[in-house]
Amino acid sequence: MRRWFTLPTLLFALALTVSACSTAKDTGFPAIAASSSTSASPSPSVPTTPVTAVTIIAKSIQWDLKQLLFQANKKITVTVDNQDSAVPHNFAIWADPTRTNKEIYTPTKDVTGVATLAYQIPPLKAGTYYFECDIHKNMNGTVTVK
Ligand SMILES: [Cu+2]
Repeated sequence: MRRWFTLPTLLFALALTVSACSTAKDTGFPAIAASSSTSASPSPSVPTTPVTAVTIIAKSIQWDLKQLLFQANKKITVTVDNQDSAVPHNFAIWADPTRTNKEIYTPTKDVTGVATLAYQIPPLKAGTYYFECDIHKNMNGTVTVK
């Protein structure tokens, strides 16, 4: 008898799967960050009713208000509540942020904290103006008169 061996040839197919590069490259993308600064932090209140008197707080060399809304052709009282100890502030109104035009309202004196001072603003014509502390130019905002 003759044995017939069937030797199953086991082919070890060495599949060199170069699947290691399966990690998607995200680096080419522009960062569409979902967490882009939601600037709704302490959103300064936007006035809707023109007033003849307002109190604005100066704290840490910043105003608490960036927008003021005054009644036109009326005397306005702006009370500066200066909470910065030993720091002088004042309240000035200019025609526009360039400050190259005439100063609409020039403060006659400063208020050194901690203290308050009421500035009497003569009647203003309707329009848009710019206010600032003349000592700290970064303390500024918009005055709308109507
Ligand atoms: Cu100031």
